[in-house]
Amino acid sequence: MDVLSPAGFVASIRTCETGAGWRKRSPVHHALIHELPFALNPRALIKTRAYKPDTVRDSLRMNERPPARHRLPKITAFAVRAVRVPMKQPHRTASGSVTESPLVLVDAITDEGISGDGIVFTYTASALKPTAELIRNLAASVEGEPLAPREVADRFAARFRLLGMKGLVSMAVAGIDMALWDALARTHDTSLVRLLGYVEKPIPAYGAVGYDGAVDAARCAEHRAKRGFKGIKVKIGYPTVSEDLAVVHAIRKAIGDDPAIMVDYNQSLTPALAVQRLRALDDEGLTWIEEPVRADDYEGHALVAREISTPIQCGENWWGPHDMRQAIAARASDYMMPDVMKIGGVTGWQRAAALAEAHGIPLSNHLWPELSAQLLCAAPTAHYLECADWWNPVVADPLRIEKGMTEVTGIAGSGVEWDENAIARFAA
Ligand code: SMN
Ligand code: MG
Repeated sequence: MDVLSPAGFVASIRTCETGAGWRKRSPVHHALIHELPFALNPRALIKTRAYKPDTVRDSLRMNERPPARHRLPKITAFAVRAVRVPMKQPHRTASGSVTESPLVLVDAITDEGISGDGIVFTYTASALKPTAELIRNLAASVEGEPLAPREVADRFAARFRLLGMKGLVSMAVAGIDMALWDALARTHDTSLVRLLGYVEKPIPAYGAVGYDGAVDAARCAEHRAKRGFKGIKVKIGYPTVSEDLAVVHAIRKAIGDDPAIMVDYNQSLTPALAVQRLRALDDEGLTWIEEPVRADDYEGHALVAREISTPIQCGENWWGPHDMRQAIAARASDYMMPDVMKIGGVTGWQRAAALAEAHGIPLSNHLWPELSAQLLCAAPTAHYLECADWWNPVVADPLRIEKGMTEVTGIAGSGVEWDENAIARFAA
């Protein structure tokens, strides 16, 4: 019988690929097509056939095409729009300020009429239109392809090996990847968490406070703590260590003993200065100290991490899981917080989450609150969610926080729906 004959396999597959063959073929032929990797092992074939889900078995019995959800949708088109979303107040850091959110909003549309969303944040308006243009160019090359985000991501990685997967190219690929994963979850009528094989769960959320001086920082921290956040992250890196300490003390006084305090230097110190300065903060009970030195200086961070007992937190500026691998190898950081765009979209984030799990590293996010809340549910070492509301004006149903914890039940896809009126208002 052709179960054991390679020539028979090929003939069966060819016949069935045409579609016309479906009705004529026996269940054994059908199983061969769907279990091809197992087909050379007849015992495995019998086993997999025995475990086929009822719906597939029923359709085989009736000699029909499998139900629609067993077919692979195709990517048919993309919509790519640039917006400039104003911020309530500038987000100041020791290394410069963000005064607005220039975003490229990416929609991937499938032949089943489902669309998935992705957000690319370009930090500066000068990069907005070039990034949108790049996304349009790259998107054209995946139109007509199956809705298989990891396949698409791997193909882009191969295509850009020579140019390098950093900067705008990497951001553009990540925006497409986010949109494809959202579309895939929506195709299966489920949330991204569930598509990834996990369930929704609450994650402790923290809010950020800018480089605004002790008085304003403490006022803002108090406001955030009253909203129930489990932690407050404040930007420091003032000219003197006593100013840094004054900000931390003012915030602790304003929010009480319970919420965590994290501080963020935004890469503003040299390694030698960081060791000296962070020693003065080491007894403040801080939950972490973020990016004390240049993000790409793994040895510098490793030196600081060795000398200081407060955990060091890095990751928002790593380009792809390979940067994270190098940071882990250098022991650059105790905690990690990849940015879903710079780390390579949902595909890159999952690889980063696997690295964190393998090395027992607590994992947090950077921005993208809705999508990151989903991804942290699917991260075995999930730690804290950074909750920024900067993009809320264009998001119809922003992430809900209940008593300081994320609330992601009842969400379709990655949880981002556009507010079309706002998009029209902020169009760039
Ligand atoms: C940050 C976020 C966005 C822009 C600049 C800086 C920040 C963070 O470092 O940790 O959220
Ligand atoms: Mg930071």
